[in-house]
Amino acid sequence: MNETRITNTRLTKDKKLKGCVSIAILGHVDSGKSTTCGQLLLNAGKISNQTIAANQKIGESVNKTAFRFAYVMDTAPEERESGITINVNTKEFETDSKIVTIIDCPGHENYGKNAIHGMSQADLGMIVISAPDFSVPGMDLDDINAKACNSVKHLTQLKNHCVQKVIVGVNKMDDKEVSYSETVYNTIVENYTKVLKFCKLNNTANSIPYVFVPYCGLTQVEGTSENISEPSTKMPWYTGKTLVDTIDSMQLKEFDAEAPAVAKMTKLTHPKGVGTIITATVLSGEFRPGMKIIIKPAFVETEIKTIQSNNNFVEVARVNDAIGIAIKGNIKKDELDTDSLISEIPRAPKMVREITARVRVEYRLEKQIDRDKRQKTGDAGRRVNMLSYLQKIQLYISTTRVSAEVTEILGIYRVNPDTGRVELRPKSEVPVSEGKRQKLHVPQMATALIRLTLERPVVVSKEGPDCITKLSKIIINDGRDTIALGTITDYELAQNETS
Ligand SMILES: Nc1nc2c(ncn2[C@@H]2O[C@H](COP(=O)(O)OP(=O)(O)OP(=O)(O)O)[C@@H](O)[C@H]2O)c(=O)[nH]1
Ligand SMILES: [Mg+2]
Repeated sequence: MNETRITNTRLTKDKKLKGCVSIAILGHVDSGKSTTCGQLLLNAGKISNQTIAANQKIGESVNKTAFRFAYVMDTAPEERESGITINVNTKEFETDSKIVTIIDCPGHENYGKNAIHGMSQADLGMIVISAPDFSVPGMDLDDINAKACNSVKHLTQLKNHCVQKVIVGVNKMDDKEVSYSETVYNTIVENYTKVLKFCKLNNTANSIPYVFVPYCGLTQVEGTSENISEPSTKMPWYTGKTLVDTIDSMQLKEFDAEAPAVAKMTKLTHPKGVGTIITATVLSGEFRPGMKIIIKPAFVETEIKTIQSNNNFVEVARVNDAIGIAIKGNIKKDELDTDSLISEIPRAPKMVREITARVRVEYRLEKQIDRDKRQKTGDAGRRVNMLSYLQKIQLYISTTRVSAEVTEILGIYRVNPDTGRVELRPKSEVPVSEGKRQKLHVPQMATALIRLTLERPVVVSKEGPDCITKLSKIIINDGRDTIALGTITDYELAQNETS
């Protein structure tokens, strides 16, 4: 792996070769993600002040003028009326050395599935936090989660979507509880670093590095921005980079370039006179014209005629590129579903019906709603995460969502005190839950080897040779909450799949 090489490059309109990078903008609802995107686009000259003025007018009719920058990304009427992002919206701008695709994700819990779609296409993650939420000294993890649980959830999930670096954007530095103060900023950094550590982001080797940047997407008094592309005179104590320079300076590693070429279909279209075009995002490897491909779960085989990316014909498409593939022959719309994966022949990943995975059950932080309930009822107990035998869960593999059942707990990993090595302990040592319904279970913060039976066959990959990392990582959800993360170690093929 090459630390300094940016794998994807493109010629800009004025014929400069620039690296391409995609950033998922994430964080709790209302932290200012869409506003930040709008401001980045204005600063880069991608939109004009007239657009903002027009948005201001639209905002007046629904009493939402503070959303004039957010409206650049939030274009659906229901988003504009509610002031809440629902869909994932992407836009492009340029820095000195990069073509940046910003992927604005929703922060609201109801649209968590869309946020997963956004982060799955990103090289970098930017978690936008609202500075006043974290300005009280000595907040513990529960306090932080109570304020911004979706930001913690996004950070937890980001790791399994193979994001390489994280920017923590400390937005709303103008808020009256913060007033651009260095001392308050240091408190915010100290508080939020606890979340980063909790999510195992450490700024050490083998961890995802992170960097904090203080800024304002839209100051509420002057209506300006601070430290987006120009250093802020309001924060002379800050000697780091602006937000734009931080993005510009990010170096990425090559990711899964040698793995089999796999792309996730987003749409199937039939433009007049062109035949069938599949729009997709590349998950691994490299796609080239002439390549023989198979599309699963339909098992349709064909060949790539041409590949387009950003309205240009390209000779190669790489990880996270959004592409349009023209194929030989015709595929009808109802032949493929939107979960389809396009893979190179003969290294295509397999359809499976059962997986074995090494999973870690995450520690459950307390949400405000849980906290309120506990205080109201005087109930001292707090909820914990666990994975039980025969538990029904929702599984995410990249953006594919499938229901599954825990059909076996094969063992729990423990450190052997004699050797210091991690060992898979036998099934007889798996704990049994207390109470009426005694079941084998994996307690929180434990790592176990489990077997999951899937409700329907899906395409996955497993650790080892030819691994497609993004298809080997799983996120386990229980209702709306992420309770465990894991990696597929083995599987049983689906009936119609060949070994
Ligand atoms: N004081 C202050 N308010 C800001 C700043 N940036 C954004 N806001 C306000 O925060 C509110 C939410 O902004 P959005 O950009 O819609 O937030 P979001 O994170 O995209 O929200 P969702 O996508 O719905 O999760 C709006 O009222 C913005 O005007 C800032 O720098 N300072
Ligand atoms: Mg938004």
